[in-house]
Amino acid sequence: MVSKRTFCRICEAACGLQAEVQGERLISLGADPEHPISKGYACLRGTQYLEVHNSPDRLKYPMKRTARGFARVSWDEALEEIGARMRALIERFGSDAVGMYIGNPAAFSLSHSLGAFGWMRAVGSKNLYSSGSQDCNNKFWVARRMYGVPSIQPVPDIARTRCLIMLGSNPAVSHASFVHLPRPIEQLRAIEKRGGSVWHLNPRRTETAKAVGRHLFIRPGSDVFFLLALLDWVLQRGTLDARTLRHSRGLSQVRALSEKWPKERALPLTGINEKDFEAIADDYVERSHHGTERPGEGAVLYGSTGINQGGQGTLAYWLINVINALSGNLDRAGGALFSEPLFDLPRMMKLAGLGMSEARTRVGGFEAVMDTFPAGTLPQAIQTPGPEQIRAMVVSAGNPLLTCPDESKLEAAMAELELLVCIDMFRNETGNLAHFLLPATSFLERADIPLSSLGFNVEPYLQMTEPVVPADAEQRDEWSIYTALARRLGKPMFGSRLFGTLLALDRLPGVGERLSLTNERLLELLVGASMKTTARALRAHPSGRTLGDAKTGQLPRRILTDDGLIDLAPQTLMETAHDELERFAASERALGPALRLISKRERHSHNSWMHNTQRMVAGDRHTNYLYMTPSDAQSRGLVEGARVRVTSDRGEVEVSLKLSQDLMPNTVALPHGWGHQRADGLKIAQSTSGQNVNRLCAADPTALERYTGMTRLNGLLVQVSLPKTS
Ligand SMILES: Nc1nc2c(c(=O)[nH]1)N[C@H]1C(S)=C(S)[C@@H](COP(=O)(O)OP(=O)(O)OC[C@H]3O[C@@H](n4cnc5c(=O)[nH]c(N)nc54)[C@H](O)[C@@H]3O)O[C@H]1N2
Ligand SMILES: Nc1nc2c(c(=O)[nH]1)N[C@H]1C(S)=C(S)[C@@H](COP(=O)(O)OP(=O)(O)OC[C@H]3O[C@@H](n4cnc5c(=O)[nH]c(N)nc54)[C@H](O)[C@@H]3O)O[C@H]1N2
Ligand code: SF4
Ligand SMILES: [Mo]
Repeated sequence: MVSKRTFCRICEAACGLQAEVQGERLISLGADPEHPISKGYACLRGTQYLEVHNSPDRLKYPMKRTARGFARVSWDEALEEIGARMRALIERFGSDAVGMYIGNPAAFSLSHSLGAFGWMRAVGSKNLYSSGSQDCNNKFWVARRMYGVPSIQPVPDIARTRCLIMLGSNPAVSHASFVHLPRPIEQLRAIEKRGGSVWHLNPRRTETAKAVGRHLFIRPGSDVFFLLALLDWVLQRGTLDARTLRHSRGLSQVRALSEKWPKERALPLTGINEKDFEAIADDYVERSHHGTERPGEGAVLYGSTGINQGGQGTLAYWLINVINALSGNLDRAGGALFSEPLFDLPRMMKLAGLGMSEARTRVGGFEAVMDTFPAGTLPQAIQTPGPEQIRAMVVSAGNPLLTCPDESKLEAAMAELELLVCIDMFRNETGNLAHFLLPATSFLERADIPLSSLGFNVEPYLQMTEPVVPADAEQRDEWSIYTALARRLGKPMFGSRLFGTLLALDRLPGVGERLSLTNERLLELLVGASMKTTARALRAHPSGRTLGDAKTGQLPRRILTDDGLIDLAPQTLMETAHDELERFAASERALGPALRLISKRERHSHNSWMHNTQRMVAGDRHTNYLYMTPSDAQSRGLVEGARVRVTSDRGEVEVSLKLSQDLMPNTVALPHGWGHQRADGLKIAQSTSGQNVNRLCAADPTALERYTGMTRLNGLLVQVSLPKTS
């Protein structure tokens, strides 16, 4: 038995793992006690990955749909036919006929992400979709407008802050997003231990809120009004930060908007009372840096998917950034820092034009965000006739049918595709519609660096892992799949001849494998190019190593706007925000105490793909439940355990009810990622009985968030009743 160090690539915590391997077989998987950041911590999902990796349902060979079901084909046959069919479609209809959707796990492999962009550039199609419009595209949109590129994302300095205000996140379960936080509770408790405070604004008293800090209920979707009240408070009472003002523009427009939303007007929309608001606002302002950096100070606002997936994620995230900056907490200890990643990813992306697309969707006219379009427009992009209509798609590491809005509508559209190729470890619900299934390696079969935490840790560290075991059959890493597909299309990756030449070197006589630009070689090159370390040095520290300290004082160097100033008042927002807020406020007031649905992540679930191991779905975990307060249930004549019907203007689902004292009145919660009954490629998941909450969400341009087309997954209006008796 050999023990090997690696790290988890399920969520952004990137916890160190220790694998026991016998021959080429993985025997056990546990936390790595030597990892410099996670220090022996791993959650249930991380350790259960052993079962995912060893699952008998893994795709082992390329498969092709035939009249008698899926049949094994060789890689050559699959690539040849996919290439030929795509070439024919491109010739007839143009490059945009080929679309793509990349899902969440792609964000955990550097070569997968790069490869996906590179392949779509090779094709020359703008029809790239991703899970981003369900997750964080509002953050990318705001960063591009304020700081110059989507990937400049100031990170809360959890290790030093004196006041952390968390809106819409539950790191005890999720392990957080856009901030590297592998031991969440310990790291948040440390804030209190040094005399600081942690605040949670959330319509649910979360596992995190119960463990640390103070919690205030906030009405789903209303964060933007809380933030407006806080902005006004900061402008009235805080000393504005002179350095921020020197390096920014747009203050007068921010003021003009803020003046319209003093707390007297904004707070009634949030459900937060004035006394609580003043406590939190005073705390934030008192601990802020204002003019100069003083040790032991620093306050920071942080928002996550709870706000991203609401109806106003862009305005809310913009306000978070404006408030952190004006109060002097941007780029200061305990505030929001520019992380110092391996290499200056933002600058490299700007130079390469990555994430900077100006394209718009054909239906709905939404801007590309991080070069991707909103999934809520995908059904129409496939079904609406016209020059850019999508006729073929590659779906990699995603399960859009279960995770994007309106399953039935999307399924009907995807069923019309002339060609659907799914690259995955499994045949999931989306894969059932595929013409070709291409088997991907698991993360334990792939070399990597922790991409997910690269730009999100304030104290940089790096780890490089080899494949822990080789693939047991014909699974391939995505980079090699994309480069092979590009070759079959006769197009160079990234549309760049230089890349095409590099990738073709291995075909020179007598060179072969030695010069082939594999996933491993690509990683080595990138690590080397960072000038901070080398692949060899990293391999000497199999559990990873830290690479320096958190940095402050990086303004204005890190700002990449054309004039080098932070744009506090991006024009597109300023032109519309006044009206948008008035409209939204009026509709919220009219709706009053209507029942609203929010999302809820669970420890034993990871989006749609961790339900295929026994332990994750044992006992009462075999389904998702609707959570409701006892008084909301009572007023509807509903009791614990009852089957209930949840209806929105788009659809309905039937699930069992659980009563919970942890929710705000008039709020219900239903976990996502369920609805596997037809998934015969996932034997264990198929036997579960949960329902897909996204049947209640709209994939309709008019229902998407105005600026980015984010899907509205939180704050949905629903009704809950007993099922119809038949
Ligand atoms: N209602 C509601 N809906 C939501 C959310 C919510 O909070 N509420 N959250 C949203 C969020 S934040 C996200 S990120 C999306 C996720 O949405 P998606 O990314 O579309 O879906 P996942 O369920 O993460 O599916 C991941 C797929 O990748 C496969 N996979 C795993 N590892 C690999 C790999 O290394 N390579 C390849 N090729 N495949 C792999 C898995 O088998 C699985 O089929 O869901 C969104 N949907
Ligand atoms: N166990 C587990 N961990 C995961 C995942 C998973 O599926 N399962 N998914 C991973 C992924 S892809 C991501 S992106 C991250 C996300 O990580 P987080 O952003 O931390 O996600 P959640 O835990 O869903 O926290 C969102 C919170 O927002 C609250 N909320 C809902 N609506 C509102 C609102 O209108 N306003 C406010 N203020 N709060 C609101 C919800 O009650 C919930 O507690 O988690 C990752 N980690
Ligand atoms: S917290 Fe995330 S990275 Fe850590 S073990 Fe769990 S799933 Fe893996
Ligand atoms: Mo996500």
